[in-house]
Amino acid sequence: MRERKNVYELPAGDTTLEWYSKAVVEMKSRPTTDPTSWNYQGAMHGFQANLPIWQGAAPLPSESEQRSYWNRCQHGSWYFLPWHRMYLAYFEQIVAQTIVDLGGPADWSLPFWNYSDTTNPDARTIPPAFTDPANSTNGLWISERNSDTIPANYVTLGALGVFPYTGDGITSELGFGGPRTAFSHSGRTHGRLEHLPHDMVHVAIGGAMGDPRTAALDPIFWLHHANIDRLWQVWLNQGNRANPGIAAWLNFGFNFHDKDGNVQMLTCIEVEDTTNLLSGYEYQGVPSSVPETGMLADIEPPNEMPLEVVAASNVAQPLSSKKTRLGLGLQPPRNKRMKFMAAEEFSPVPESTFLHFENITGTGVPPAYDVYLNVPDDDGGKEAHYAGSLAFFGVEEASTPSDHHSGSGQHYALDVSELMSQLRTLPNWKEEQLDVHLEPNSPPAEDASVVVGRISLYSA
Ligand SMILES: [Cu+2]
Repeated sequence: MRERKNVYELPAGDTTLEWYSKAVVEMKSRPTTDPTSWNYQGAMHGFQANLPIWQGAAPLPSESEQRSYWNRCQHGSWYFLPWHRMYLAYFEQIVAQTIVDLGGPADWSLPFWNYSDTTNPDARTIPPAFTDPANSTNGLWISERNSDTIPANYVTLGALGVFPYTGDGITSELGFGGPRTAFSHSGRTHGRLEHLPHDMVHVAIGGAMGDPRTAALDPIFWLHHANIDRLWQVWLNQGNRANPGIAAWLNFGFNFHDKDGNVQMLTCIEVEDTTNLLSGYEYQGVPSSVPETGMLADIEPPNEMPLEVVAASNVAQPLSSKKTRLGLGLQPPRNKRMKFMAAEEFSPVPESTFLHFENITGTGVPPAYDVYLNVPDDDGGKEAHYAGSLAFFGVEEASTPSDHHSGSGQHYALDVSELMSQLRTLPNWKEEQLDVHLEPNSPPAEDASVVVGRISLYSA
């Protein structure tokens, strides 16, 4: 059994990253047609021949091999977590074998990057071994990164508080693990953990990491995904949580190549218990046993109250490279005319309110955008109006029709329940209109653009 360790808590003299670097250099030297090569492993997540980083990857495997094994990553789907778990397990096996072949230790395991650790002041910075030395002798460094540090609001863990694994993806809670889909290489609606911190970390680092078609070429990708995989176990261990218990999820399988280059299939049910996956692994500090309360029967049914649209924009909104402001006309839900009254008239009934961004299409790799509601005209105290952020991770692919989807774009939702009740207490609260304000976190590249098809507010 392997232990996947916290990269920031590796003891002095530990050689985990040194060997990882050597293995990356070795895997990069293998031809792209070799399933254990760095390029092949990266292309399984995503590949597009005309992107600059893929220049020089030829000769490539046959078209039919590419169709079977490349561009397989599952996003906007309830398969997001199990697919990436399988992907990491075989990648770890391949790296570990490469290290053994290079004369290294037999027990190498993939470390995880816990950027959300508030007790560690360096937690949100890419570990130094990945950035120094900044040259190609360092297998862990690549030039295609925009930032080494993630903003604090992009690593928060609200997703852990979500109960259902899968929501309906449209009107209610999005679910921790993503909506029910078929095979979904670039699905519409990202689940709560996939959105934050997963997508936000990808886009904040940017460069290769900012696009699913290049992300897995950055060695930090694998530590990021080990952390997302760890958070899945952390979520389960809280109790009253369960993975989907139905065949459409449990028995769905994906193909990978093992350390010998042989094709292997794994199904979701086979990867639920990490101690049984290949040689087995556990995360440092995270027991792999789920408390009894994690049994399906103990789960309280989620709030069945249907959510109703109470505001919607009616025109597609291109996002500006500076600030985009728009007003949503508020309509109190039917039978709830009191709903959007000022605080003193408002009955403090607990409620859910979600701000949805639908049919998001775009080109290139746009930056993350921060969303604020009802910001005062002078921008004063803007932080108190922060609703969350959007990362358009994979937006270009999601905007392009393919075998697997219509190209209608992406769909994100922000839980603004708490913020809305605070906004009602402020002097600039307007009963008829909600002002939405979107601002890029960093200047967009020239070839990057985003259009939000519809913004709507759903409330129970
Ligand atoms: Cu990812």
